Amino acid sequence: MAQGDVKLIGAWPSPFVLRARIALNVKSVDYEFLQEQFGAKSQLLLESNPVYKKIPVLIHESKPICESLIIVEYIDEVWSSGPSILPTDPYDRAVARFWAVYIDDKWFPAMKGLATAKGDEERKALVEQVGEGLGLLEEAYVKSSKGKAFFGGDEIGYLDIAFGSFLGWIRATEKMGGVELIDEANTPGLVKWAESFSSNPAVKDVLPETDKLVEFAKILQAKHSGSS
Ligand SMILES: N[C@@H](CCC(=O)N[C@@H](CS)C(=O)NCC(=O)O)C(=O)O
Repeated sequence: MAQGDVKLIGAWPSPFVLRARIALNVKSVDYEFLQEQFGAKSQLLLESNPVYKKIPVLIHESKPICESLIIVEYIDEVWSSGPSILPTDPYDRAVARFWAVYIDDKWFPAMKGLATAKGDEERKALVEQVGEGLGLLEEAYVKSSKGKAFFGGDEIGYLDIAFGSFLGWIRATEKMGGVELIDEANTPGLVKWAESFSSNPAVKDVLPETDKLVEFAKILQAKHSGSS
């Protein structure tokens, strides 16, 4: 398939970068992965995303596209010959976008806060918030999957990518904190979904290993406590 020149500025541990990598894999698009060095921003990144200066940035035929969810939609529109990522039905599409925004605006900040929570009380409150969010996502999964493997039905879709990009970090958080976030008791649908997602051909080679993420998180925490 003619795909032009495709580059992705990113880094392996980033869940947002992972979204773009999975979407490119779904569409079988080859790309050059330009990894940023931790703690430094390349000139290319600063020039390509001058507003947020964040990864991922997709560069397609020298044109930069920023923000992971926008990148996933762009990939879906440009490489339309592969399986569709966004649902074709407008209502289903709106629902998938709603939950993707919920994940980024409400659920992820609580999840991120867990890594740096000070004291048992703050930690407990955040675990509760993350759990409540997962409960809502369990309900959304049951509704939108209609008994199939993915939020998107038989195939990985937009919400699978938006949420699944955090699966590695969910597992790493469970391992480091001795908590169960996705479990049979509270989120049986998501347990099944997580298995299907992580073994999918578009995902399995790019989903970071839990132990590698745990190691990376420890380095981050050491830097964080050293600088505060
Ligand atoms: N809303 C952005 C979030 C991207 C983001 O937070 N990227 C992180 C890496 S996981 C980053 O570049 N952080 C560097 C910084 O904040 O300066 C997206 O969806 O692309």
